[in-house]
Amino acid sequence: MIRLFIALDLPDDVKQRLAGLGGGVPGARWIPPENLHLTLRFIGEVEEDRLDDLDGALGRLMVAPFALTLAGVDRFETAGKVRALWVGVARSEPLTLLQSKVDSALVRAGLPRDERRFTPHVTLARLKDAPSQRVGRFIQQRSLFRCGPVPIDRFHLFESQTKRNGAIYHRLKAYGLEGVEPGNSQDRVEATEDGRDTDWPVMVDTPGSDRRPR
Ligand code: 3AM
Repeated sequence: MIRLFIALDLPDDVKQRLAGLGGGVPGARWIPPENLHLTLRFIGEVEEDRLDDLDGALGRLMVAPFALTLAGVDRFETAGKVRALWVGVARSEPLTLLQSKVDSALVRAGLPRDERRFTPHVTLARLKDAPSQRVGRFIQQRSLFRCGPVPIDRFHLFESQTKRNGAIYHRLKAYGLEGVEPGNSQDRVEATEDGRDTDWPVMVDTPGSDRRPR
């Protein structure tokens, strides 16, 4: 079995800016800059022999490149406890379109539809027993944070290997974004990190992190 998710990677300068927001919250485990990403769809555990189907469906997806703006900071709570701090995204129709096309592609490949509402975000930290006052202050002090426009011209299929103290992410495959050209709607658009077409697997290691699945 292999644990997968689909996400936007972010330019290095954006990751550095986001990482610079961290600090000042006891009980927070900050995501290392290289692991910051915007999840489009969590897939979860699948048999490895499903990869070709998923890859085929994702590679046929047609969405034009776009730019997004990261804006504001917020939290996720579970059972009254703050579990994560994240940077939000200014309303972006292209992002919503991409997310719904990714979801539909995965449904075509045999996965169940993701029924949860898409809340675009970049997780900055996982929290355990963080004092709510400090969390509130962190969010308030960064409420005017904006970063953009961030050019988005591809999305990635990631593998997540869960470890005792977090997860390690591997970028398995990149899919270049390209709009539909008239009369050419069946184009398959896909590229690896360095732009080559390849077969599985294309593994690009990213260093370990303290991430933990929700
Ligand atoms: O982008 P973020 O960090 O919010 O929380 C996990 C992370 O999202 C989420 O998938 C992303 C990559 O690990 N995730 C992990 N387990 C999940 C689950 N069971 C999950 N999302 C939904 N259901």
